[in-house]
Amino acid sequence: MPRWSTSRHLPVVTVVAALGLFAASPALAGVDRVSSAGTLERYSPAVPPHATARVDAVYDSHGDSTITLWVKGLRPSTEYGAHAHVNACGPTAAKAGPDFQLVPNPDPEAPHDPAFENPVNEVWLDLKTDESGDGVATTTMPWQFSPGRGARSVIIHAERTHTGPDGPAGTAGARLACLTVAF
Ligand SMILES: [Cu+2]
Repeated sequence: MPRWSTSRHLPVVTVVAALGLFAASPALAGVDRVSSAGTLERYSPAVPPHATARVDAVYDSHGDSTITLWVKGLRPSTEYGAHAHVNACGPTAAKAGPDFQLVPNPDPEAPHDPAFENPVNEVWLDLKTDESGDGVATTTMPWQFSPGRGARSVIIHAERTHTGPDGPAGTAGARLACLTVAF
């Protein structure tokens, strides 16, 4: 069940929506948390079988979100990009849809605009694994997901996320693996 659908949170959603202040989460009522863990959905032989991931999202009373990704059993000493994507994992990598953006880029002609494809407007969890293939990344954003417009997965990509000069902003190469997370 989505965490904002609990009766405890509904009045907060209603009040915030009525005030029209900002896209706030019911987590403003207090610290709230979402966790997901399991075997990664694999889309590439570059991901070892049985590789796993865990994602914790903590929504605090200041309106911040702290998201942590742990991976186990990926390739050793390897850099990966990782982002929150809008859809849950599916049988193909494309099913996860695009990267989640707090403020969606309105210009389809400029899909890699660093003004929108950056680690404040998106959720970036790039990491480098250790010699055992394990790794962790954490990020804090000054915002929270709003009801009906969240992210539903974390995709692990083949490259570190590019920021512009080195490659199109927000891209990180092939989609290798996915974990569904009900952010
Ligand atoms: Cu991505």
